[in-house]
Amino acid sequence: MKNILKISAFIVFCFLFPGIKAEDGYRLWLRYDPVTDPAVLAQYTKSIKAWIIEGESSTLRVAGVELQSALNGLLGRSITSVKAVKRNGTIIAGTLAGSPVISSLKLESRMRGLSPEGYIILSTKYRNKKVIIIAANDDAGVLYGIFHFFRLLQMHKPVTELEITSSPLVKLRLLNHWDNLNRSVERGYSGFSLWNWNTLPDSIDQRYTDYARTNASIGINGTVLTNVNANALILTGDYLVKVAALANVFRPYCIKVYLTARFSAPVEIGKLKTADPLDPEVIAWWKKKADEIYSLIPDFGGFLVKANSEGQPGPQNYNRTHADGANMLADAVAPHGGIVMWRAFVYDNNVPDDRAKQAYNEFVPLDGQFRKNVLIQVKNGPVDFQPREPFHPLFGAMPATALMPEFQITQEYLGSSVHLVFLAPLFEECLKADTYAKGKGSLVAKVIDGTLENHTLTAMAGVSNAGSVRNWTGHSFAQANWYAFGRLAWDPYLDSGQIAGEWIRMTFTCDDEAVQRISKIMLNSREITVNYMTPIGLHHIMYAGHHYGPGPWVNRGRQDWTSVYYHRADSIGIGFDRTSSGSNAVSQYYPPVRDIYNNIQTCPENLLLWFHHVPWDYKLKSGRILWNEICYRYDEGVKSVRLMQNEWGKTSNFIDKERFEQVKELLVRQERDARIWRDGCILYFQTFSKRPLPAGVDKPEHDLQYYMTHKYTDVPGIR
Ligand code: GCW
Repeated sequence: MKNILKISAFIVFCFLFPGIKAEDGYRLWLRYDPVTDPAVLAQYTKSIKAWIIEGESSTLRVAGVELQSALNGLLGRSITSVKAVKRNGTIIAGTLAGSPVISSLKLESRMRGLSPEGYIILSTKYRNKKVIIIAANDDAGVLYGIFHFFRLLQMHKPVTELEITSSPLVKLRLLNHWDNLNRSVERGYSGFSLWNWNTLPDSIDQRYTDYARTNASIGINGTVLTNVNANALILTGDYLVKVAALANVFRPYCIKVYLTARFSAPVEIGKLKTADPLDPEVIAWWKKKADEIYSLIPDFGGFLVKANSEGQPGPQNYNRTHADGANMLADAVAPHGGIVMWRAFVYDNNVPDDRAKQAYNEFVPLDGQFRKNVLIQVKNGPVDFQPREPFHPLFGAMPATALMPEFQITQEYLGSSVHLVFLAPLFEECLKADTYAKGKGSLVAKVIDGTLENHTLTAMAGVSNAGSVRNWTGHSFAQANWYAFGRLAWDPYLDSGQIAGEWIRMTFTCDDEAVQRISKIMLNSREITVNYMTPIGLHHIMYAGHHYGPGPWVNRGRQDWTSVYYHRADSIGIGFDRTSSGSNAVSQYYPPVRDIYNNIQTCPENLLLWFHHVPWDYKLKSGRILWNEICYRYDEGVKSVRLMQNEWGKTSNFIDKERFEQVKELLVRQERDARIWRDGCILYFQTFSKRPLPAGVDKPEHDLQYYMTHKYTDVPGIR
């Protein structure tokens, strides 16, 4: 009886909401479900009748497969591929060189400005027929143009008067997977690694193709398959054939594979006595290794290296510099067109006076010493992917070196796959920060796209959040962070609001009211999280080990891994004094940024405790004293999660049941764990401030001891 009731309820539901189908999230933002708005559908039906892709290549072939399935899906009927333009409404895609139709249209002047991988989408006429042209100088551009066109359709945008030009502003747009060979994923919260090393190379999971399609749809053109805490085994012949099998799947989608290189590999798998980068045998070993890799994977991208950081081996083990190490590897891959991405996330074995200064101190003196095919990969902030950090002072400080940013898409410090946190505003905040390296307007984005210092080798990396769970990222909204990274890597000047709007329309619904509601949730979510985790510039106060919950009391182990090192709370106040009278980290920024940060009056309040040790009774702009403001922000953070729950509740008519319920349930857990952050941190800091909770702030449910010993049992990634 119960089942019959359930089934009838489902039938009624489908009848009421015919467009809303069961959805497990696997298709991400490439859903291609029929357009349900009758007016939009009528317009598309009129404007799109047939398609041609002119030219022959594996990329154009997969573009055709995608075009066919997207058009059939979105328009709800079969749109056939044709050999010649015979009717209005034909889509013609191809390159200037490979498509007779496109080359006959005299588009050269329009296309001259396109960089490689760029495209135009144009409504025009060909032999008196109305056509839509998707044209590029290379096959990759055709593929990206086609995906752009789908984005328009998925967003229900008009496709009649198209005149779109787009080129990527960053050359290499890469995901970094922190995936281990046993399929565990460091800081991964979405199941196991996508790469099944046991069954490769013979078994090719459909996921590999869908991963490549998805990345191509947002312009990602490279993937580092392995963890930066590297295992040398990946460089052995047995594994390289597996890597080659993945490269073969990704190639048509214009995605190159890269690997992490363990610096001690010549010793570990090469049986040499040393990995000294200046040793002739070591140099020869890496050259031979590179030759072997390129014989299997001719378009191999190159190496990513974490050296002399958190116990990883590196050139400093042999009294050599980062430049010596990077250049040796760069010389090995250079004859094949490969590159080396050398990470600046370093710290040595001695605890520094301020860890935030370390990368700058080690790398700035090396500016100008790196080979042309080396990029220095710099985290967005100077400490470690915190909910809020100032931009990394290395941006703008190494003019003779190609720098690339590393963002973290996986939410190591932002609630793993449990909390709804849209990261585009965090990425955007860094990209749009003004370094003043060459005066006003020297944005981080300009360092990255090469325009500030005329660099042609440019790149951007994001630490992936994709794994083996059915919907790839765990939280449905975590998909948006993957999407946002790709879009910003294509164009670092994009606005978070635009990105959110695109993603919501493609992923959930085109209903304007629902889009606005969801957009509001997304755009506020990062600030909300900062409030209940690390307000006013607090940082690195998370639980040791898993980094999910609060741990401001963590005081054991290596000092610069503890929380007390960073918050420095005492009876007078709280915060890390990085001013000229403290650690002087401010001096690593150009004026006037350094002066603004140095002065407690001008330092942005959202970074106040990053740069200053501030008395508990210091008055903030709100009129509240610091202690009250801290409590208020924590409390507001929690209350805002409740507002998010409320808003989400109002979208139920527009979202399929599966994803609606999943998000709803996760928001319950987010609110619960936000309270743990709030109460744990307030109670702990109160032991220093010795002040009462201000009026209006909810009282903690338990005592401090409870929070200090709290164990999480339902959070991915915590064992
Ligand atoms: O944030 C820290 C993480 C480590 C990570 C390291 C890094 C891959 O906690 O898990 O190691 O950063 O970026 O190298």
